[in-house]
Amino acid sequence: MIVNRGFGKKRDDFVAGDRLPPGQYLTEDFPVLSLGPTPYVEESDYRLRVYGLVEKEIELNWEELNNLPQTEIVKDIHCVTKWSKFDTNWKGVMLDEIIKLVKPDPSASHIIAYSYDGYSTNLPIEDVVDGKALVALSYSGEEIPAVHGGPVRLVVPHLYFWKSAKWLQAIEFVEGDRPGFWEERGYHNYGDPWKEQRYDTDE
Ligand SMILES: Nc1nc2c(c(=O)[nH]1)N[C@H]1C(S)=C(S)[C@@H](COP(=O)(O)O)O[C@H]1N2
Ligand SMILES: [Mo]
Repeated sequence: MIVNRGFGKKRDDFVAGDRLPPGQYLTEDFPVLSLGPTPYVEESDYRLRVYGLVEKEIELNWEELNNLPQTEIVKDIHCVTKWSKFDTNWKGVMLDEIIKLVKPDPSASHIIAYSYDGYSTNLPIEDVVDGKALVALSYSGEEIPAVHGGPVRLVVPHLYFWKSAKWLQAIEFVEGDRPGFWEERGYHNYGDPWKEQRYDTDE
């Protein structure tokens, strides 16, 4: 007798296939996870400061960000609280474009992303180049809802979603690592969902 194991499964499990990292479940919703109240930043007041170990420090306003080359990505996202959402659509400026403008010093090894709500998170530079990190200006073709980090958030889909700083305010290039908000409070320093690097006790 031929048994096709696919038929007995719930549709979500079937569709998820090997796109779902270990320990994650698929959701169609878009949960909101914020430390505190949403900071409402008007596009006209928005500034992104890029500084630290760079040849040229810059500050970009909303219009200047929109005038840089735009890239659209469709990526699965994975939150450490175990939900994953497939095919999220973001458009904005790849961090590669910003790197071209500031020219980081060869000594810089990490970036620290800082947010308008006081949040911060650290990322190795190799994880934010070559199309791996987007300074997102829109979600699903619309302005990013404020609760999801609008007007501007970082999206680094290959790592757990806490690395994707909402309400992005500044990016600092630093030499050596410097844990951010959650990394100081027991989350894993790197956060690879495929290796289940949830907490600092995980390898
Ligand atoms: N500025 C800021 N960015 C943040 C957070 C936050 O509290 N403040 N929460 C992080 C966490 S833990 C997650 S899972 C995602 C949640 O993004 P969402 O609310 O759009 O789902 O944002 C991350 N970025
Ligand atoms: Mo999270």
